[in-house]
Amino acid sequence: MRIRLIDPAYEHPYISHTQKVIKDIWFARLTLTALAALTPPDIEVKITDENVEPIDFEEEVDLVGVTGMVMHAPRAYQIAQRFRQRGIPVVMGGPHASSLPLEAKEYVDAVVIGEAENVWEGLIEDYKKGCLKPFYKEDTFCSMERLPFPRLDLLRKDAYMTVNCVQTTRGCPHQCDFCHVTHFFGKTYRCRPVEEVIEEVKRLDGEFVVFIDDNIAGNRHYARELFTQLKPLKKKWASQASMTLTRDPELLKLAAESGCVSLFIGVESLSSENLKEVNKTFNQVSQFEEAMKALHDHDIMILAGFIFGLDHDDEGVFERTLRFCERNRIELPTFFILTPLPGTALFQRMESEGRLLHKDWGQYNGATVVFKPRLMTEETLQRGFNWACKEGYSWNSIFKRVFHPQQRFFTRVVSNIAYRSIAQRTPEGYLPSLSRILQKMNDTIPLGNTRDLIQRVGEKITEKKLLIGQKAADTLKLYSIYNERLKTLFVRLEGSMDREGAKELVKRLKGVLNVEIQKVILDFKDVGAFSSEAIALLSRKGLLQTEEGKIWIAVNLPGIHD
Ligand code: B12
Ligand code: SF4
Repeated sequence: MRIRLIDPAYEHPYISHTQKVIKDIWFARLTLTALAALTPPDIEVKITDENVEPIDFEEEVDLVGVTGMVMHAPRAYQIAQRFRQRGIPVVMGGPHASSLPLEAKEYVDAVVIGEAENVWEGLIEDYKKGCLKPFYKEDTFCSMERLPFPRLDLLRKDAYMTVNCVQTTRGCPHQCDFCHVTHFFGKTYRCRPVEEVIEEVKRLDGEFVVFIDDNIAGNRHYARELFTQLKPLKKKWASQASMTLTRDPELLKLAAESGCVSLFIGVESLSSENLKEVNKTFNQVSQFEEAMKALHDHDIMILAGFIFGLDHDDEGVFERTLRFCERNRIELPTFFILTPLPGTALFQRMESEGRLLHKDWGQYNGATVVFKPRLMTEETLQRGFNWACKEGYSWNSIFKRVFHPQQRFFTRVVSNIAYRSIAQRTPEGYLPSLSRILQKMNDTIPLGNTRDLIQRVGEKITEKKLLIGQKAADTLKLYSIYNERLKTLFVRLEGSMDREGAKELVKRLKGVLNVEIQKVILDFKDVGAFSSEAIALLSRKGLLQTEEGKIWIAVNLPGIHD
């Protein structure tokens, strides 16, 4: 019996990779090599990764297996159709088919829902008996013990940067709303026995390994053991981890000592509101800069993932995020447009709110807007994303990010050049016109005199000065968000406000009202103390309206043009 396993190509004018890029930065997924390893030895099994070689549709095979993420679904269905026209049955598995098995079944003979480990051999037996079932699904997740080593020998090694890929764990202890991993592999974090992983790593040629885990440090105890046992092998490795690793100095040090040279970290957003909304509060915005520094201190190159289009993102997000990457010298920023993947909580929410633009899965690629953003239009999101991709890999930005008093300067530059060649193909974008204003309106203003401040208690400004020893915040923070649909700028103020702070606020608000921003709402709720001069100035300008000490919110900046 002969089985052909196929990884469909993703054909797209600027997202799909050229052979050169695949050779420079791409590594193979373990999907089909893992499946091939589960295939009984008396069966001839071969793999085609259509991204690096063409499919032979005339080949004499008995059974075809196709995989695919959501964006690969249309191509996977086309491939299935071609083989089925010749009477060759096709089985589909992977993230897309597992999320939408009924849809997939329309195009293939059998669908494997979830992991293949417990069902693949049975499926082959059914095929031999001529009674393939429409769906195969195991109720429990598979054991991680004694998993066969993936058949890396079936890949065209010369086509990729590396085929040295190993998986140590499945699942993730977290459950971010946009992520498919927990839905698919479970909230339980399953770990392979460390000695089996070490044995697999030992068998690989060369010194570089990619651990394709979603979160290599999801279980501290396991990660500690793994890193300790990796150390003597003197390999270099890359992987993905959640931000929590950066808050664990001992484990991070051990990771570096065991050969970790680069990590993909899902930073996602610089807004705590966004992180809260997508259930990712373990990412603490206030600790981001420290986290990046911790990785650099261990000479770990950072691939940081950011999502644009979350519900609290306005059109200032693109520039704000890019400047963060430059300030923190993030070697390889990767930007994605929020994509509601079927099977995720995000998808359910977007669908129930009627915000999905379509279900053309080929467009669900992380670089195309497929939903209605809350605070900007689809076009602003798309163009802003394009701008960030291109600008992020402009020479100017690369220059700001790669100079670092660490080693591996050469690797930083070479990988940036490879990423630049991808970014260059992105269509023209533009920096949204309000971006500069929004940066100015999201800032921290240092204050000159915080001694004579008057307290605010609840809705009232009391007559009382601060008590001796009582300290007022010595900054005024501006958190602004612009709603493009309502043409309204919301400015939340936090901290204290003395005369200098009030003057600076007035200065920044001047010229803000324009065709695009038709309304400004100032929120003083979180200003804990004012100086009487600040109150006088704001009242004169009509920004802070008080009635018996009660604070009103200023709308439309009545006095700002004076
Ligand atoms: C490595 C990886 C990558 C690499 C891929 C390199 C490459 N050559 O493609 C990189 C980092 C580049 C990448 C990029 C992206 N990725 Co990715 N990636 C992964 C990751 C971490 C590991 C894949 C892997 O090897 N898994 C191990 C194997 C053993 O598991 P498996 O693939 O699920 O296969 C098992 C079963 O599904 C089943 N099965 C699968 N196929 C088939 C087929 C048949 C016939 C059968 C019987 C069974 C079967 O059997 C296997 C054994 O049980 C997964 C997460 C994960 N843990 O799987 C995400 C994941 C696959 N990626 C994902 C996404 C979204 C992307 C991006 C689109 C990112 C984005 N947001 O824009 C890009 C697109 C890349 C592209 N152009 O193809 C999503 C897919 C979600 C979805 N529903 O589509 C995942 C699940 C991660 C997530 N956070 O949700 N990715
Ligand atoms: S931490 Fe990463 S892998 Fe885990 S659920 Fe969140 S996004 Fe997915």
